[in-house]
Amino acid sequence: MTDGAQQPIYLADYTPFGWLIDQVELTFRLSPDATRVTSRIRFRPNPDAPGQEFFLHGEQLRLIRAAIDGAEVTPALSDTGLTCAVPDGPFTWEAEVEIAPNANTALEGLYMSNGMYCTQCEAEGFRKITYYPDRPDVMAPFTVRVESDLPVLLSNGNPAGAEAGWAEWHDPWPKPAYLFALVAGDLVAKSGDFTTASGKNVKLNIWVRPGDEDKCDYALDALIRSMRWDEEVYAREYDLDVFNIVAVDDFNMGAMENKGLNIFNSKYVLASPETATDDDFARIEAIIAHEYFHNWTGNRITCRDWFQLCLKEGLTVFRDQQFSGDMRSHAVKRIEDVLMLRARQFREDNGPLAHPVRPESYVEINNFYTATVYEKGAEVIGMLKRLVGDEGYARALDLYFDRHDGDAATIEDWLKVFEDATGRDLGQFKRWYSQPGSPRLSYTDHFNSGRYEIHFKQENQDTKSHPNKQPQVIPIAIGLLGPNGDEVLPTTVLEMTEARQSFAFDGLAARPVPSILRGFSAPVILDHDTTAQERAFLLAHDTDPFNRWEAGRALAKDVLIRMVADGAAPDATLLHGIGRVLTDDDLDPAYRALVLRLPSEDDIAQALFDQGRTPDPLTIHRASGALKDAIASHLRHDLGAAYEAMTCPGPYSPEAVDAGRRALRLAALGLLTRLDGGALATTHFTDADNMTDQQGALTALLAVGAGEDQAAAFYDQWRHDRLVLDKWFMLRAALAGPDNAAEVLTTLTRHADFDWKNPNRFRSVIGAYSGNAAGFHLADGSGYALVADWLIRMDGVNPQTAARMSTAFDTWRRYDADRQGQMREALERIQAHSGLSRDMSEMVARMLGD
Ligand code: B3K
Ligand code: ZN
Repeated sequence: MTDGAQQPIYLADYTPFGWLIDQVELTFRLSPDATRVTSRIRFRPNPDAPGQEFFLHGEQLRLIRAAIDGAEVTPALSDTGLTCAVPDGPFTWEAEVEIAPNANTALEGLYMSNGMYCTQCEAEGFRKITYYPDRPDVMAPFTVRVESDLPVLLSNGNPAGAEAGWAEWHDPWPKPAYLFALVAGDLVAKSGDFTTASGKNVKLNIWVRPGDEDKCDYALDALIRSMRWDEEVYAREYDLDVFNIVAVDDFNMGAMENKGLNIFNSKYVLASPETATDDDFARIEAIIAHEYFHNWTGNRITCRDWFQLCLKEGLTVFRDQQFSGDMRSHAVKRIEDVLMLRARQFREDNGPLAHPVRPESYVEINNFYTATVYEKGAEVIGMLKRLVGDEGYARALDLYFDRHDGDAATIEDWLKVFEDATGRDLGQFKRWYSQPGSPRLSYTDHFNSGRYEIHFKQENQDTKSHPNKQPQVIPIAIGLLGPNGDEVLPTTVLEMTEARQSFAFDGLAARPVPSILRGFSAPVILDHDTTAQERAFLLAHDTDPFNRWEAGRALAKDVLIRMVADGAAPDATLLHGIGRVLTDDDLDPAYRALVLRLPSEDDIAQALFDQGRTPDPLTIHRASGALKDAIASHLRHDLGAAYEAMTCPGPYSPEAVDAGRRALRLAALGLLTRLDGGALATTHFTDADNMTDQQGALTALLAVGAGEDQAAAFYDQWRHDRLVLDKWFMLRAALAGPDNAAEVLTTLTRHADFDWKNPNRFRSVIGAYSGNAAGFHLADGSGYALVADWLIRMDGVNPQTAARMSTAFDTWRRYDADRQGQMREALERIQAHSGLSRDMSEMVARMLGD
């Protein structure tokens, strides 16, 4: 591991590269320990950036030879690349390098997984393959020749010839190096066809290891639906003859949108009813769509530099959210997205890792593939759409594709198309891209003689890195309900632009109940002391499904906080309110299941901290258990009825309707198991004929400290299926109770199947454990010490995966002095480790800094 350069890179320092590239030709002679890569690249001076020294990125490469226009040259080499004297005009650069994919444990560049060669180049992995200007604004068409005895040899673009021992690929679309991909292996394809709107036939292949081909149907179907949707909704057609997806077991993240050759973590491709849960199916659908949608938002139009990452990620997340909503239920999807946003992005935005949606500096760009860039980036687009309306949005997107196809673009370009298409000035709106932190929105209201006034206040807390924050544009979707629950003002979008701003509604017969921030119209923290009665009223009557759910959620949060802080008893208003929703057969079961789900223990810790209190994770854990017990006893009868009613006739289908019924049934089972000690869940486990039910029953049992026999049976049944075994590890680590959580973790990490260098397995154990609030925050600090040990160990082989999981410690300032000390000590111990990666050093420094 190298210490790497720790110097930050700044957005303000952007300069274009001094050359343009007309053509790239690469040849790979594959060998595990000594792969030879030869490159032939036609450069010509960039008239917009004359006079630069010729520098090519390159890391961990052994240069065999280099030549310019056929004449050998001897470049000056450093740890990060090479410089070389070059001619004034156009020239052809040639180089041959040697790399060792087998030794590449970081899984960035060209590496191996179970005998298969595969690449991951975003953000800066191409420089580990050959010398190149590895930056997104340098775009070129690529021709690639792969030589190997392996049967399947793939790269980007269209096939351009193949015989035994080699294959050639040509990608006509200019692309940055981060979209380069190569795969070679003993693979089989599940294939399909797609005819584009203009009548072009596209061959679709999902490549997997032999034996997995029967688990690709859903992914293939999701791909076809994504392709059709992008044509219908965004008028975007696919632009190559083939679209290949490859599933790989060792992968640092979910998937990668390489042009024409998406590479996926096998977890997000392979699914059968027996091995994948309903949630897995939904995630596969969303990720297949996300990567496919990148073909236009990311690949055809890419980012000028990595600071613009949200340009492709925020937009593509927004698009995949729209798609999933169209495929399933918009209301349920919105709630799930907001749950995730609050759990991950709000936590990030309100702690030491806060950064703007468009960051201004970084040391290691891989540390900025964050919830803020992705999920808040998507929220910003949702706000834009709300502000300019559906038609304005459609016009702006058409203009974006028209104007910027083939470009490496910026957020300024993006906002300009909205300004030009709609005539709006987005100067103030742009602050969403530059000011970190979740704004706090509060209000007071008055009713007098038929006039309802509401006075909003927004606070954008200053931080050291971002002092003097200015008011943001906040679209507040509001509705008003009359005293009988009838809607007296349908959803209306108020545009807040000032720090304080008032709005009035006239002609009302009685004081209304406001429903504010409908559909979660802006990523803000709504701060208002709403009474339990008012929340219960909204939970019963709000016509906006998001806010109806939100009312129940907020009520549960208030109740839990009072239970934790004052030892209060569970509140009857909440129990009745949940009961009404549970038994309302007009409501979608998936939606009802979400209403039964309580705020997470981490949410409560954050809420207490926000109120100036010191959260104790164990007290929160107990209170959360007590509230679940109270809901279970109070609603015993209705839960039993829901459990009986929510069976799914017919064979398993992953479609939303059946998945929703199973979700409600399992939510009921989880609560009922708290009452019966596990009798029903034991039967459910035995009868289960699909993974959703099997995992759901095991979860219910483990959550109450039972289920040892079922856990053992689950392990025996699935020990040879790596993805299902990940679930077993995950459940054990996530559900270990605080009494023995550290011991459980230690046992899991000593398990013969704890193949820790596999990122999925590592995340299933260490990631799940650090998300188990009561198990991680043990009073003696042993949870922190164990996780820190594993992060240090993982950092030595795979910095990206280790650094990403270090965020377990980002909440350290929330807790009592002892825990703060222990968490800080764990971070300092990581920091002091010699040879720490650049990725991890930056993360730890940010967490320890302010
Ligand atoms: N663009 C990739 C993420 C790359 C992460 C690099 N550390 C997947 C995606 O967002 O679609
Ligand atoms: Zn993406």
